[in-house]
Amino acid sequence: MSIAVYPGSFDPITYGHLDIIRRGSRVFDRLIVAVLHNASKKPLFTLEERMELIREVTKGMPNVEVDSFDGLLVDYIRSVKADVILRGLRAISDFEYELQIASINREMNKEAETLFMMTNNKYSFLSSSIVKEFAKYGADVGELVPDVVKKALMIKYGHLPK
Ligand code: COD
Repeated sequence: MSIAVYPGSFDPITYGHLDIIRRGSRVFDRLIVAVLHNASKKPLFTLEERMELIREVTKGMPNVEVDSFDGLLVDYIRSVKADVILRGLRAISDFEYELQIASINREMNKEAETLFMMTNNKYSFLSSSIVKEFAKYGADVGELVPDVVKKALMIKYGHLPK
């Protein structure tokens, strides 16, 4: 059985992430979306909120699971006996950073093979940070994130009541 881990901050999940999850779920028997719980970073959404949003939008994908991890990704990979780390690539600018992480992860855990999926062209400009920047000013981000995420953003930024 092939097990892949798709790690990230997912603060919050966007259609770009979701596209990689959907495509990844067709390639691997099990796909674990692993959300980094990093107390030193200040995410907009709590770990539980980020996980719940991912659960909501992946409801129809039976081989997709949502989990969280703390510490090193290579240790987490080992703990869930995953074969592959799945990452998305948007542009050349992603490549340098991704190459560095994939190389160090492989150095630290020889079993940790990183596979990349090219972004869907329509989402190549999309990141959680850009979505947050627009949502903060009340812009309609409905083309960038699923409805449930859009609503959560509007509530967070005070454009909708809790
Ligand atoms: N289209 C396609 N892919 C996309 C898009 C898009 N529009 N947007 C994002 N993605 C991809 C990203 O390229 C990435 O592969 C994934 O989705 C998640 O993205 P983010 O931004 O939510 O998450 P990152 O990249 O900040 O996650 C970084 C990790 C949490 C994986 C990393 O920091 C980590 O492993 N930390 C644990 C500590 C560790 O092991 N450190 C050593 C290595 S740095």
